[in-house]
Parts: sequence; structure tokens; C-alpha cells
Amino acid sequence: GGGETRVRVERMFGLMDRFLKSDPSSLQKDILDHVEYTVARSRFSFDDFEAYQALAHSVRDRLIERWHDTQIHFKKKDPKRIYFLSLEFLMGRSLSNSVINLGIRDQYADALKELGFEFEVLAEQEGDAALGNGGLARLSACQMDSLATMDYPAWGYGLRYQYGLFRQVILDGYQHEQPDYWLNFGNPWEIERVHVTYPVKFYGTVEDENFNGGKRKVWLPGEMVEAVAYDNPIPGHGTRNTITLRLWAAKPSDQIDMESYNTGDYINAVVNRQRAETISSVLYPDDRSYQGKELRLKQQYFFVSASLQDIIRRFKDSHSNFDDFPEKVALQLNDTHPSLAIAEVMRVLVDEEHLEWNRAWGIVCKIFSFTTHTVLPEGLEKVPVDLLESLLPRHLQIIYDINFDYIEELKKKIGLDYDRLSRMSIVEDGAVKSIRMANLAIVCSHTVNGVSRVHSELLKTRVFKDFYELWPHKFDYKTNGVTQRRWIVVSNPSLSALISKWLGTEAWIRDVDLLAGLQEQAANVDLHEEWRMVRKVNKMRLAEYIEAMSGIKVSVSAMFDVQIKRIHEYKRQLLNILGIIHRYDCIKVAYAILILFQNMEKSDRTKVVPRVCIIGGKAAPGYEIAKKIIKLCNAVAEKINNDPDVGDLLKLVFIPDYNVSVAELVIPGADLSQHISTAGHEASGTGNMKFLMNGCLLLATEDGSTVEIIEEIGEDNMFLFGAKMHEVPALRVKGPTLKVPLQFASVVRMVRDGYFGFQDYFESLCDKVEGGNDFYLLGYDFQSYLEAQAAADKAFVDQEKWTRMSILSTAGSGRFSSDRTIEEYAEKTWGIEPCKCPF
Ligand code: CR6
Repeated sequence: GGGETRVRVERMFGLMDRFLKSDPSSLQKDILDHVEYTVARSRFSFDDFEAYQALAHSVRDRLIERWHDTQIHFKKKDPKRIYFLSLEFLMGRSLSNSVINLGIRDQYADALKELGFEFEVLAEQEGDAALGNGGLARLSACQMDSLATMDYPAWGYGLRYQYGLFRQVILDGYQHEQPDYWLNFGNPWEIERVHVTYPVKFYGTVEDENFNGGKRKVWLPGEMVEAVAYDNPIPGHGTRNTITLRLWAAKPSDQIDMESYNTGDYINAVVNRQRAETISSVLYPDDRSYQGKELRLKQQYFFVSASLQDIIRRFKDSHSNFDDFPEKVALQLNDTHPSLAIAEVMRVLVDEEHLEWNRAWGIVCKIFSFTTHTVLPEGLEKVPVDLLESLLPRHLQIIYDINFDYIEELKKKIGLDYDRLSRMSIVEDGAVKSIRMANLAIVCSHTVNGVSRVHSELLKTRVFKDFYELWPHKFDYKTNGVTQRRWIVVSNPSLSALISKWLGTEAWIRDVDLLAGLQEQAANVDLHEEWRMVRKVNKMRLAEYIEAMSGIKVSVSAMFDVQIKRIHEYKRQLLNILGIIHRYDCIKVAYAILILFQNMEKSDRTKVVPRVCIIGGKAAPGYEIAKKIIKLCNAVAEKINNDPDVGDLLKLVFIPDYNVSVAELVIPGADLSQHISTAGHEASGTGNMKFLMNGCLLLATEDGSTVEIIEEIGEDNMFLFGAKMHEVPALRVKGPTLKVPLQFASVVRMVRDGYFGFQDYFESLCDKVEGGNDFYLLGYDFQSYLEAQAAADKAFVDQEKWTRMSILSTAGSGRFSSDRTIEEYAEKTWGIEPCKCPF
């Protein structure tokens, strides 16, 4: 009876503390318990990795408490929720970030010290969760941190790939890809929800069925797999709120296979079932273009279908009328990758919930917002109709129906302009008939966001011009941002402490605009000294890493000049390398003069500002030119680093396997960083913001979000160069007739002539930038690039000036926090409000 239940509940409450304690001895006990019972090692004998595992589990326990409380609170309040659908999340490591956001980093460090362990050393044991390619995926991760910190009722949904982004291994200077089977050592940051599963269906046919005196469509699928939820708690900073990143893994379905099981070949039947798991096995490593592969489409539908079943189930728990759906649900499409969600919502509402088509359409039009991350029309996904028809026959019909109604409406508005109608159609009638996913997303979303102001301008005037003219109100932008929690507090603890000391508060960690307070101190000599000290310590840490990894010794008094990002022609790592060759050549000439005249004065050598050039990044496995750029970088490095004439004046280091953790180490140690894409090609860029926050000066073109950085810190505090965005199209038309400086021809000649070896291999690379083929304008921009580099050298010699510029960079970085981005999305696009879980 009721009495018995109460006794039981009281007993259960009595057994547990309300919250886990965070004093040193409680932490120590928890860690040792996990050594003994979770990791199953003896507390008298365990190594660093096992200590890390135990530590991680004790943090996880604390995350789970807050996460439970938050979920209960959300359920009780039932606010409008934002569901962030993304095929990629680049979370990196979780340990340091979690304890810092929970506010118990120092307690843990003290507790561990007494046990004979260093927190930092254990944190290094953790591998990266690399479930994404680059900027788009890390942006999703930063935004999750902001959503949690700002108490928004948010869910992230994605795929739990068994293989993250490939590991890059450099052999003889060439990139090789190795699989990243990251779950091998277990993942303490996820919670497997064996009971949160949904069936996902594929293939089959669509039939007509009699219904209420009419007909309706039923999809008879041919294959079914199970989606299993893995929840990753995302803690906010300075709040109890801890939200969920729910990643789906594919498992064979429990239901009896629709293909016959009774053929007698039991072993083969089981092996076939197991193939279901391939859907969530591997992340596509190409961030350039859509491949039209069936597996990719399966991944997209798999995660969309499971997420929507979950979202609709949650909605139905407390609502019975779908007309309330838009008041409770906002669906964010991170690029076009999840845009099948549109057709899936229509299918569920019409086919399963039996809403009328027009009523369902009215709901769909209110819930989706779409963010595009690309400038190139080639980058937009197009799904071949044949592929869609076989994999998702009902969805194809729905898309055709949406398109039919939309085109009829469109004709009324713009008349029978067939060119325009066909450009704007969701269906492309080309050589391969296909579905334009971006058009689908634009037609069905209430808002289309770009990722920086200039990106949005390009969308409105070029990529989506037709749509902008039709629906100007739909188009907006939210300039990207990055989280200062990870990119300053976690990765640069000494700068973080320095900032708090000089601002007299730690409040900037949640309210980053306060960083502007550093401006008034930018000339303070005491701050200068401490600032330089912090930067030097970070450079030493980076120098140690470089030596451990490559054997190259670098001097910390040299300028550390960094370009780390995916390797792409438009990002122009090649321009950087050619600039380095030029610098090398100048040093050689100066050396020759020195020998000739035996006179230091006559030689420019003393004027050379020593540099350590650092380049890192992965090339998509099928991207030949990008791979050649990596090889060229390593070939040039080999030559320069072993040239006794050069010594400490110039070093070139290629950092292998660039990922989030490497970025956390490199960014705080950089003096100068390069963001040198051909103007008009980088939709936003987010690396520039991370360097800016860390007081690294930028050498950059006026592209993407850099344009807005200039507005914040002023062009005097950075080194700008290159053709402007509006000049680029005309320059391209001029192509072969463009004047290219002599120095450019001469460095390319050196590569062509085999000065760095591998003459044949590099030929096609040289062809890409000469003879009128220089699409990315390396030759045209070379002169102004060298001038910007010279300006950086000059500024670096004046350390006082440099330090002031560095402080002003950090001070001006507040606008580039993902907190600001998320607040804009919440208010302007999603219409959601904070829902704070009480302590
Ligand atoms: N490659 C853009 O190219 C932007 C990020 C995040 C990118 C980059 O400029 O900062 O998205 N685009 O918005 C895509 O991934 C399609 C990127 O990371």
C-alpha cells in the first residue's frame, strides 16, 4: 500500500546524500572507488590512464546529478525547446572543460596531488572526440557550451560515429590516413540509454490504402534498423544546468527481419543483420562537396528519423494537439545535412498522425530554421532522385508535393519566368535529376541564417539571390562565435588568471564583453610585463611539444607564426609556403653577401626577425592538390631546417594530426596567425576568433568574420592585405593578363626546378597558380602579402607596441563569443527563453 511505498522512498532518500560532495577527501574516496570498482584495478596499483578513467567517472557522477535535475526541471516547466540537428560535433576532450564548468577544477587538482597525481598529466590521457571535420563541427560544440551556460532548454542531436575523423600520419612528408577507432578505450562521457531506441526504416514501396472513404499513402519499408541513444551531458558554467547531446548509434533491429529468416542459413542471416551497424560507423571526411553516396544519405535520414521520433514523443508526453507544436519546438538545421527532417515531419504528421496536408504544412513552416555555412554553389547538397526514390520512396513523393504547391504559388508571384522558376525549383532537371537540399531548406524554413555579415551579403546577392528577392524577411545572419570557456579558460589558464586579476573579477567567463575593460590598461607597463610572461610560458610549452614531436628545436624569442586549419586551396596555405620560400631566399642572399664582404653591416642578416612558421591541418583523403600542399610544406621544411646558413632565423614545422587538443596547445603559444583566404571564400572562419581572444595578432585578408574583427579592434591592430571581396570577380576575368610580381615567379620557379626535390610531383601544384590558372589569386596578392609580413616583422621588433596590440586584440574579442551568437539565435530566430534549474 501507500504506507509501504513511503517507507521505501524514505529509506532510499536516507541512503543517499542530496549531492555528491566536493571536498578533497570525498573526491579522493570517489576516485579510488572508481579505480577499484569501475576500472577494476587495485587501488594499490594503477597507472596514469587508469587514474584518468577513475577521475573521469567521478566527474561523470557529478555531471549526471546535475543533468537529472535539469531534465526534471525542463519537464516540469515545459518551455519551448530548441533542437539543434547536426551531423557533426567536434567536442575534443571533456575532462578539463567539465571540471571548470562545474567549478571544481582546483578541488580535484588538490585531491589528486595528495594521491600523488597531477591533474594536468591525467588530463593529457584523454583522447579527442572528433565527430566532425572542421569549423562547422567545432562551432556546434561551442554553441552547445553556450546553450548550457545560458540556461537554454536545448538538445543537440547527432550521430555517434564509431570512427571519428581520420588520424593524419605524415610519412616521408606525405599525409596518410589512419582510422580513428576512438571508442576502443571506453568513453566515460556518454551514458548509453539501452531503452531509448527507435526503429528507423528504409527502402520498400508506397501503396495506396482506403481510409475514411478516401485514399491515403502507406510506406511499406524493406529494411529496419534500431537507433540507440547515447547521451552526452553538457554542463554549463556557473549554473546547475546541464543539457543533452544525444548521439544515435545504429544497431540491428529486434524485430523479425523482413527478409526471410527461414532459409536455414542462420550464420549468414546474423552476419547480414550486423551490417545495420555500418550506418553509424564512419564520419565522411570531406568537407568540400556532396558525394551523392547512399551511405551518407542513410546516415542523414537515420539521425533525422530517430531524433524526430524522440522529439515528437517528448511533445506528446504533455500535449495532445499538434497545433501547439510550434509553441514548444524549434528545429535548427545545421547546414543542409539534416534537411530531410522537413519531409520527415510532413510524413509523420500526415501519414502517421493523420493531419490534413495543409494543416501539417502550416506547422512545418513555423518550426524550421536553417543556417548555411558555405559560399560556393558547388558546396550545396544535391541528392539524385534515383537514390532517394529507392531509399526513401515516400519522402520523394512528399518533396515532389511540396515542390508542386510551392511552384504554383511562385508562378502567381513572379509569373511564368521559366528560367527563374527552374532555378528556384527544389527539383533539378539536369543530366542527373536531383533534389536541391538547400532549396528545400529555404522554402520550408522561416529563417535562413548566414554565419557572418559578408557571408549573408553574398547569399543575398549571389548564391540565393532569387530567394532573397522573393522573401527578403527570411534572410538574416548570426556571426559565428567561439566559447571563451574552452578557448581561454581551459586552454590558456595563465592568461585566464591574468585577465581575472586585472579586471578584478572572473565575471568575464560568463559575460565576455567585460574583456573590453582591458582596453584602458593597454599601455600599463606592469600589465605588459605580466602579459609577455604569460605568452612566453605558453610559447615554451609549444616549443617543447614541437621538439617532442618533430625533434626540431625552436627558439622562443622568435616570432611564432601559425596557420592551422583544414587544407584547402581557397585557404591558401600555398601562399604561406611560397612566402616562406621567399623569406628563405632572402636569408640566403643576405648570407651570401655576408660571406662575400665579411661584413655584418652590409648584410641584412641582422635585420631579419627570427621566425618559427607553424602549419597544421588535414587534407580530405581524396583531395590531391591539398595533399601536395602538405608534401610541399614538409619538403620545404626539410630544406630550411637543415640549412646551416639559416640557423634560428627561420624554422618551418608541420604539426601532424591537427585536432581540437592540438589547437588548445598551439593557439595560446602563437604570436601571429594567418587567415588568408581569397576574399569572398571563407563564409566566416572561427579560428581567427580563438587566436584573437588569446592575444595573438592576425595577418589576414578582409574575408568572412575578419571584416567584423576589423570593426572591433581597428585595422591598426592587425596586418591586412590582399584583393578586396568586390575586386575579386573582375580580377578573375582579367586572369592571364594580371601582373604578377617577379618574386612570385621566382619562388614558383624554385619549386618547379626541383630545389625542394619531387619536381614531377609538384608540377601540377605550380600549374595551379601560373599561366592564367591562378583562380585563388596567389600571384596577384603576393606583393601585398609580403608587405603585410614585413609590417608584422617591424611591429614585432617593437615589443611594447606588439604587446599593446596583443592586449587590444583580447580586449576587442568579446563580440566573438558564441554566447553572443546563441543569444541572437535564441531571441531572433528560435524564440526561446532561458529555463534555469534551481540549485
Ligand atoms: N568549412 C565555413 O567554410 C565557417 C564554418 C562554421 C564552414 C567556415 O568559414 O566558419 O563552416 N563551412 O560556420 C562548412 O563546413 C560547410 C567550414 O567549417
